[in-house]
Amino acid sequence: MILLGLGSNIGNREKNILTALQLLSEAVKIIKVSSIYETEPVGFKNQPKFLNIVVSIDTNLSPQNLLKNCLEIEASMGRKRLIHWGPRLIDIDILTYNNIYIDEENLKIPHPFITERKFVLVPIEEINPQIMIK
Ligand code: PH2
Ligand code: MG
Ligand code: MG
Repeated sequence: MILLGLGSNIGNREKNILTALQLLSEAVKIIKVSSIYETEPVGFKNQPKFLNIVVSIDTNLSPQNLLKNCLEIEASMGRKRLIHWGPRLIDIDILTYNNIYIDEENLKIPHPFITERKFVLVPIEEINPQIMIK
């Protein structure tokens, strides 16, 4: 199972999430989409609340090419990287990629903070209660 986490806390957050989903669907097969959750910012606290969702997808893209696609969508939507863990128009993270373990400079799968972050654990639980992480 390939899971992506999406988050937005700038501008029209719902529209940003839906636009990202639409753009993702042009490159990968979207299988399940969680509800949209409004969540308190984690890490850098002094920023607006997020909307977060998790989607399960299917794709032939390798993890690196999937990452590239996610970053291109973020850039095409106008995301600027200013503060680490700071406000973002759209963030698309690869959370899991089947049972693959990757520890590369630019890509770590499973996502390193997956077990600590309620804003991904709750939607993961919604779309796939059986999943085992770690
Ligand atoms: N993303 C972060 C940092 N903090 N907090 C919430 N609630 N949702 C996020 O998606 C999020 C965050 C870094 O990517
Ligand atoms: Mg993130
Ligand atoms: Mg990211």
